[in-house]
Amino acid sequence: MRTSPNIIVTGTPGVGKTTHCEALAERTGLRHVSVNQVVKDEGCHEGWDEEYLSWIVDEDKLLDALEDEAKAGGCIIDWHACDLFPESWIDLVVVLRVDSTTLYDRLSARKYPEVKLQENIDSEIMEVLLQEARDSYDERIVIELTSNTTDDMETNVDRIEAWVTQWKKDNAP
Ligand code: DAT
Repeated sequence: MRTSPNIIVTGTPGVGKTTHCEALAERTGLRHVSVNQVVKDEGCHEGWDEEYLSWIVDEDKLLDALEDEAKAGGCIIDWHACDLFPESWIDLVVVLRVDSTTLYDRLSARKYPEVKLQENIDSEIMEVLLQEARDSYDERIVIELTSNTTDDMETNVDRIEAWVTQWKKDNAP
C-alpha cells in the first residue's frame, strides 16, 4: 500500500498544470512528475509531430517508465491526458479549467500556431479532459477546479494540500 497518494493534474495545455504541480510539490513534498519530460528523457515516443508540436507518445513505454514511481506513491502527475493510467495507481484526479479568453491569451503568448490554438480552445469549451477524467475514474475522485487567476491557484493548492494531509491520516499504516 502507498503511504503517499498519487494525484493527476490534468487539463488543456495552458490551463496551469505545471504551475499548480510545482507549487503543490513545494508545499506537500510530493514529486512533480512531468510526463512530457519523462516522454522526452526516456524516449517513450515514436517521434515528434511537426503539426501538433508534440511527441507521438508510446503509451506502453510510458507506463513502464512510470510504474515503479507510481507504485511507490507520492507522484503529482502532470499531463494533458489521463485515461492511460491504471485506476489502481490513482487517488485523486484534478481537472483544471480556464475561461477561453484567458486560455487564448496564454496560448498566444506561447506562440502556438493558429490551428493548434483553436483546437485547444475548442477542447476546453467542450470539456474534453473533464469528460475523459469522468469516463476513466470513479467520479468521487475527480475534482474540477478553476484556474483563471493567481488567487484561484492559491485556493486550489490550499485545497489539494488539505486533501493530501487528510489522505495521509486516513491511510496511515
Ligand atoms: P500547462 O502546464 O497546463 O500547459 P502552465 O502551468 O505552463 O500550463 O501555465 C501556462 C501559463 O499560464 C503560464 O505562463 C502561467 C500562467 N498561469 C497558469 N495558471 C494560472 C493561474 N491560475 N493564474 C494566472 N496565471 C496562470
